[in-house]
Amino acid sequence: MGITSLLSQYQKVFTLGGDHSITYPVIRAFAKKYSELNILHLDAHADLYDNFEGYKYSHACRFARIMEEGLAVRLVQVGIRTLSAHQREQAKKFGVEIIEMKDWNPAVQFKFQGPVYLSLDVDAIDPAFAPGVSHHEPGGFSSREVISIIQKLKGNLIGADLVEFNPTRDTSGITAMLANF
Ligand SMILES: [Mn+2]
Repeated sequence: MGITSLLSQYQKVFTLGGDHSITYPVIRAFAKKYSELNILHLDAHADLYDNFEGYKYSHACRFARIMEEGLAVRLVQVGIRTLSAHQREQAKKFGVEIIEMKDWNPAVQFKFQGPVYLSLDVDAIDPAFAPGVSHHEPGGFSSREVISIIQKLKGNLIGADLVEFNPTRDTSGITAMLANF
């Protein structure tokens, strides 16, 4: 049985580890069950490339595939601080709502109609709080801000993933402790 059909049997799924490659099959599974899926995506990177080094299924392209295939009605990306001109075009093409980190207002609360899937890339958080990631992008969320976003989230949370934790760079263990929280 493939991961997509396996996961579509469950009401709620929380996946840990890996990169955004995992989000795509999980979202495909949920899209079979829910026709109006929303995604809240916290990340330093938009992962909206049409292809990355010639590969259309790179972790850097997964949200482009998700939107192309109509797997979500709404994609909200928050914490982004690495947008290229190409990715801005892709966001426009797919109607992705992006709040770049430079425009972040901690008073913002996220509200979704219907089912919502939360995808949390640990590098959304500032490397000062979460150094255990492969791609350090300074100027991210504090631990408190990310926890508040999740606590204040309004909607029917049906699944989540936590990706990009890299223990080899987590010398103090602080990122693992945060990811566990
Ligand atoms: Mn990332």
